[in-house]
Amino acid sequence: MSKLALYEKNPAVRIVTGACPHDCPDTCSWQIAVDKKSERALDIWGRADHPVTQGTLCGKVDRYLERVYHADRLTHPLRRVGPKGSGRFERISWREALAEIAARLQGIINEWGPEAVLPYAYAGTMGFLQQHGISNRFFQQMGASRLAYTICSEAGFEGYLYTIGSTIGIEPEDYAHARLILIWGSNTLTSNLHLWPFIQDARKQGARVIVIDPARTRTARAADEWLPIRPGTDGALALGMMHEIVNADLHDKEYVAAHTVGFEQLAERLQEWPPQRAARITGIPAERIRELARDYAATRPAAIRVNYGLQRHYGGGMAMRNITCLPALIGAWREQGGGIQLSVSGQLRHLEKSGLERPDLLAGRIPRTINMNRLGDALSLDRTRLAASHYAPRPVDRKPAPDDAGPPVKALIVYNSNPAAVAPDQSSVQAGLAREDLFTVVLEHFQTDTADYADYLLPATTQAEHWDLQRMYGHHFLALNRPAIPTVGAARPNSAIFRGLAQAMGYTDSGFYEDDETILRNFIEAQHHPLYETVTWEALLEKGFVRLNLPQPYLPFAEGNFPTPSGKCEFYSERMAQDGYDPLPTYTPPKSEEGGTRSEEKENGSVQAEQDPHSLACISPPAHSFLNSSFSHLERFRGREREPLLWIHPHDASVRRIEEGAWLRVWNELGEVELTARVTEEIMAGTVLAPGIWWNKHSPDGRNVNQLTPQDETDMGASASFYDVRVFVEPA
Ligand SMILES: Nc1nc2c(c(=O)[nH]1)N[C@H]1C(S)=C(S)[C@@H](COP(=O)(O)OP(=O)(O)OC[C@H]3O[C@@H](n4cnc5c(=O)[nH]c(N)nc54)[C@H](O)[C@@H]3O)O[C@H]1N2
Ligand SMILES: Nc1nc2c(c(=O)[nH]1)N[C@H]1C(S)=C(S)[C@@H](COP(=O)(O)OP(=O)(O)OC[C@H]3O[C@@H](n4cnc5c(=O)[nH]c(N)nc54)[C@H](O)[C@@H]3O)O[C@H]1N2
Ligand code: SF4
Ligand SMILES: [Mo]
Repeated sequence: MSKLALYEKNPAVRIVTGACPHDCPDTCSWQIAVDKKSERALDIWGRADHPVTQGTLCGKVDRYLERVYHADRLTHPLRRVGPKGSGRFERISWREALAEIAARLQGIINEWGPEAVLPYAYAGTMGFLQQHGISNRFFQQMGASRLAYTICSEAGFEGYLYTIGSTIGIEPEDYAHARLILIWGSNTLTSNLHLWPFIQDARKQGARVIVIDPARTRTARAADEWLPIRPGTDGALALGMMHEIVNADLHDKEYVAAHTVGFEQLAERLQEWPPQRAARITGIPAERIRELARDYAATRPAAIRVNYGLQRHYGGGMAMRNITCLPALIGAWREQGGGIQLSVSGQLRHLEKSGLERPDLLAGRIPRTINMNRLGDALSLDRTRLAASHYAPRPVDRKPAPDDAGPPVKALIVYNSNPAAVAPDQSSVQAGLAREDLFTVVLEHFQTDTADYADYLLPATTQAEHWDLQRMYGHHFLALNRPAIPTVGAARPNSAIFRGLAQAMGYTDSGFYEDDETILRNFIEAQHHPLYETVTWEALLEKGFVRLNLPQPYLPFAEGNFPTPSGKCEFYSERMAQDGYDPLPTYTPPKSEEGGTRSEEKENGSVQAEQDPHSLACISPPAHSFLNSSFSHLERFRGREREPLLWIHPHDASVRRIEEGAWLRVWNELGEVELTARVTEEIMAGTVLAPGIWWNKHSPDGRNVNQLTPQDETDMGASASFYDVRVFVEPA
């Protein structure tokens, strides 16, 4: 019997519908069974009637209630007692916490101006309300520095946007119709589990599944073929494939003529990219590139699932652009199950968010924007580094001169993120957080590595305890999350904490006096675009999730209609030319291979790994049982991942006299970390892989792999280049 059927029969139990808040394409719909008398949650499961969740949660969120009720949950506001970073706190009341924080912030604003306050947040929750809803109101009223949310996906987004105009694409259900599926820079079985059943359906109908990845991930193991590729070289593979398709006359001439621009120029450019050249760069044999191109062009429908792994490199934007050209070139968009998906978040681009986030509270001010990937620089007192931390995503954008960089960051307010563990160039971030003169407030569920540096640590509620409207980015269902249980201890939703801070600051706008349910309802009722016609408060309350008003089957570009300036898929992009890029697909190599081009100042005489042939490329994608750094502190999940590992190929291991299980020292010009060797052919030679993201305090030497990752921006979107790294490895 299903859990729903079991609990439905029990009159002592209430069933509450909600949705997973995590940063994951699946945005699962869940139900929680609550004991009516004790108000305690008893069980959680995925909704069987949700077309994508299909009754299962992943192995992490299946145990969400352990997270909710964990003994380590923060339950009361805390004030620092020990030295900065010691993680020692005393319990105080909310009234004291809010008043003291407001007074400190006001003092900083009086002395340095509001831009001295920097919010730092990412995707601990992706709900409209608890992610940025009320915090945006608060920081805009204040006039604080703004943060560019670049840590994950911006490079790929930009490359995709230049080419097809919006981050929209095939829906997961339609992968079942494909007959060839390229899983490109994505570990579906780990990071996008609910796509897999549709891929399996396709295989039952004879589809072939090929995984393009430097690592033989669990997805690659389960697929028909693993195609190992050197990190950061996907742009060259796409060029080599396009060369073969065009030169063998396999492109879809009608589709290309009707719905694309720049084919002539593209064809000319492709002459520079014979598969042999792509082979030298990618490590994939030329013959295999030719076959892959021919199969891709000849198999209908052909689907690509591309994801973020391949764009965490300097050339990530251009790589995504090149890949995004492929479906239009072969006319794959014509059929159900043909095309590509990176994200479908572009379906939310017509949302009217001004009532929710209230940009009007800025009252004409335009505060500076800091790039979150350069947190280390932003927290530095060196004005040149502060200037470098400004957000300038395109070649035509300029960073300010050091004297124009604005005030030093004097207050940092962190919510929905754990930068001490997840941000690049960790030692810079830690040095900043350790500054005695930096006032830091952290809103959290747990005492993370970042929380250790807080002056005030405020307990936030989990998704089981608060309202939200859950955005999606891998499918087309928005979901309402209702609180299932009372708050744990004195925890409060982010929304309530920011309202409390606003009130303590003396902000009087009525936006700081509304309750969560009303805010959400007003937000939903403010939507007038036809895409959201189905998204009503009533429908959400009744069902819990709603599909956007999109036709089924959904073939966004079967007849062109690309939301680009030309209305076509842009092989040639005028907008790219204006923004300072090559307007045609080209190859942008990893920065770590150019040698000596890093902007880091940490050259301190040490060996430059990027110039040394004995160094190895290093990538650090998610461990299966963690979600970024979330869950990695809970015993159950840590146990599943054993210890911080480094996958290394037997050849690279033997030349370094490294044996399975050996203790390793891994370092480069930025820092060093100790990891345990996993000697395996599941990673290609020349590359090592450190599954992430471990908390520093649970790592043997108190540091994680982000000691080795740079603050450098990618070619597009000023994104993070977490996988554009070279390291040295030796037995410790
Ligand atoms: N279980 C779990 N699920 C998650 C997350 C998690 O931490 N854990 N994180 C969530 C978040 S925030 C995100 S952004 C997504 C991330 O999930 P994905 O978008 O799938 O991205 P990554 O896991 O970074 O990388 C995917 C694969 O790309 C490979 N890769 C690395 N460099 C390259 C390259 O240059 N070329 C190619 N072809 N492949 C490369 C990696 O080896 C990895 O197997 O997953 C989400 N889901
Ligand atoms: N080396 C390396 N580094 C990486 C990556 C990588 O692949 N390799 N991946 C990068 C990527 S793709 C991403 S997206 C980032 C992710 O970086 P983050 O978004 O910082 O993700 P998490 O580490 O999961 O931290 C989220 C925190 O938010 C807290 N939280 C959850 N819900 C709430 C809430 O309602 N209120 C409050 N106040 N807190 C809440 C959680 O307890 C958790 O500590 O990391 C990046 N860092
Ligand atoms: S993390 Fe992803 S797969 Fe797991 S429950 Fe949440 S949305 Fe579903
Ligand atoms: Mo991410």
